[in-house]
Amino acid sequence: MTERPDARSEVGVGLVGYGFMGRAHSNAYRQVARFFEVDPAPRMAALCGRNEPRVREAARRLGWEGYETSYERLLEREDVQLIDISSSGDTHREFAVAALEAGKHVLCEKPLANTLDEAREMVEAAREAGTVNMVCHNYRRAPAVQLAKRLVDEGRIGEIRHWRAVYLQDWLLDPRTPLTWRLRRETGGAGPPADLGSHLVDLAHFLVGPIAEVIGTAETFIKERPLEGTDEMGEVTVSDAAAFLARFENGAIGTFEVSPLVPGRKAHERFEINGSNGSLVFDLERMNELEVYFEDEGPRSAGFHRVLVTEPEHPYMEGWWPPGHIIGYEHTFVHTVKDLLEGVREGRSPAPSFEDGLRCQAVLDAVERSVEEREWVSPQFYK
Ligand code: SOE
Repeated sequence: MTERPDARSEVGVGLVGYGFMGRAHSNAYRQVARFFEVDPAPRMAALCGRNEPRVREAARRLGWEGYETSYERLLEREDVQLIDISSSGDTHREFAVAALEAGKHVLCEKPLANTLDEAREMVEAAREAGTVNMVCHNYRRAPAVQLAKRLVDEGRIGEIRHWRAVYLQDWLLDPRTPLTWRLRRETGGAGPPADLGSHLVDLAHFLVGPIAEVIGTAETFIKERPLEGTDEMGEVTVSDAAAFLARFENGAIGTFEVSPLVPGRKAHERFEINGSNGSLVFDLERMNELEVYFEDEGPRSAGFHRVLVTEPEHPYMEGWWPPGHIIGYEHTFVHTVKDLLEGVREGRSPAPSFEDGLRCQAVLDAVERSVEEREWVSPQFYK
């Protein structure tokens, strides 16, 4: 027998869920070792879901070796060392805690949990387990966002004063769009403000620093929606849009606005950072670009300009195509898995870890409390 040319070790992955995120994560596990020298490489051992015919078909389509219809059975498998939780928010705590107690590494979709208490419990379980844990906040791993981080860390835009971020979509604009799990408190936690807001809070923590206090307002514009597959109406039990102000520990101030009810906005996740010497702008709909402005270029040439983040010198880009060739949404998940696998090799939890996820959750919780109390509120990481 000839020796396998690829001598990399492997980590067996068990993925829970095969909706939008399950598909995005499956694609990432399929691609990562083909473009990056990861060691261990992922082995797509099993996809897990309750409905046998559906999970079997999804496993075949998404490239998994097999499937499990019981989560307990998945955790018993010794050839599965990494559990990926891409199921709805109400399952995160239970699945993550069980996986950690079984000694597995865990990647969990964002937001980490549906409530702050759940997130705290998950962090405690992660500490006890000592295995690798990570929250999937894929936008951190867009090359342009990583470039923004480098420029901030190098002090290129000076002292940060302003953060301005929106995440606007239109997928819930139509009142006939059914009452999905995201719009019910018991399944979707805090709803769209947490779903979309968690991305912005994670980016703000990454690029600016910890948020010290917030004050927000929120609304449920569409109060009832059809129950899936029926003509009956059901109550929307979360806010469907929110806006809030923040003060950062480092003295910067910020604004955040999230809504899936904005006509014409599809994936309008945009942030702008203004420092004492410059500004940086990212827009997910143009994710291969970073707009930059540097005051010290002087009046002859200073002005906003667009950096096309497609060169081998740019974060992650050496793995992909020759210079100048753009990448897309799915690549941010490949980068997440690449960094996760590095973490597994080195026995360390890559950021955002569950601890970072808890910090994000605490800010979302503070926003909700501030909406109720109509005053500034500080995030409470621990009780
Ligand atoms: C829906 O708002 C959604 O699919 C979010 O759940 C994702 O996190 C976001 O990246 C795209 O929009």
